[in-house]
Amino acid sequence: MKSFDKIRSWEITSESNYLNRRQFLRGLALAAGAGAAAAALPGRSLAATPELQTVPGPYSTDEAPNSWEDITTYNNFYEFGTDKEDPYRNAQEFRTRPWTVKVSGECGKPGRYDYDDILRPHALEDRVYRHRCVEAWSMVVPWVGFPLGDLLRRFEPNADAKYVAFKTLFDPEQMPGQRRAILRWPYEEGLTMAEAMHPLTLMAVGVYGKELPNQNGAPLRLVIPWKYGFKGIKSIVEIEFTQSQPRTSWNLSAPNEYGFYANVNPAVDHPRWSQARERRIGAGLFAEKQPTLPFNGYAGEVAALYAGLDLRKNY
Ligand SMILES: Nc1nc2c(c(=O)[nH]1)N[C@H]1C(S)=C(S)[C@@H](COP(=O)(O)O)O[C@H]1N2
Ligand SMILES: [Mo]
Repeated sequence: MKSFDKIRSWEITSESNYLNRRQFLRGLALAAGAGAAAAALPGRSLAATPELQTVPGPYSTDEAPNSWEDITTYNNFYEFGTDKEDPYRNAQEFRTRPWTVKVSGECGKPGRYDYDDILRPHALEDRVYRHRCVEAWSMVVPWVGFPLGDLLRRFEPNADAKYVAFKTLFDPEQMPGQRRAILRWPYEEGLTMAEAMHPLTLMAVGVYGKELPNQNGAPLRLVIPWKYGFKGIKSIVEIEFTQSQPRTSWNLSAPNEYGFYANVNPAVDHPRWSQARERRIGAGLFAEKQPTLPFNGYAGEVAALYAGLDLRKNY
């Protein structure tokens, strides 16, 4: 796992580099007038991003959402590079239309579904969720999406569907990160059916009432707010209903560090750092880390899914 070790150390150092650079840019922006830092970004501005028709959804936190700039320039999307700024730099030309999702496995309606077929019957909801990365940083994100369960039901999963597996697009021409063996491509993730059908689990198509920026996983990405961020697979092209637990990219690359469940749990440390606290992006250089909550604060909604399961062993 040579390449892996290399990546993880970058990941950690890039966080602090980013903060310092960011703080420096903010200082400049303050000195030069608002917007100086934002103007330097190649990504689409909030104003220039196409609007979506949405309705208010349940479960939103009243914590202040992170800025558009934070959410769209501080990303993990290794297909576009491993530094936090790489996805917004390298994903701008990524083609998200036409987009087809292949549905297979233990269900009555397998097939190929176009992006518009996927969205058609669903009302798009605004849902402001906490987001907790396994690297111990967090944000608050105003997603737009619809319950994953409502989508999965349309494919008529049968009694043998115990899990659902997802894959990201594999296209090294468009995704420069896939030209190197950082992970085993394509990125794969999975959920139990109970997790997938839970009303908190969101198929996200937007943020801040706008279309999802490419770097955030356009055109379709999962959001499971009680789990570490890596479960929220981006740019999904395959959904498969399975009888057995699907393999997942991070578990394949470091099984002792990243489990299948990956529920946010301040009592179970990552082998290389504590998970007890988290750094809220945008809180400022001198802000203290805040405590991490069990299930990222969603225990009331989801703890019952894991009754009887030892979450120290099944992390
Ligand atoms: N395909 C794919 N999905 C991915 C990732 C990735 O590298 N590739 N990174 C994950 C991680 S570690 C996190 S924290 C979130 C980040 O989502 P955001 O950039 O929208 O905040 O996406 C997740 N989904
Ligand atoms: Mo993450």
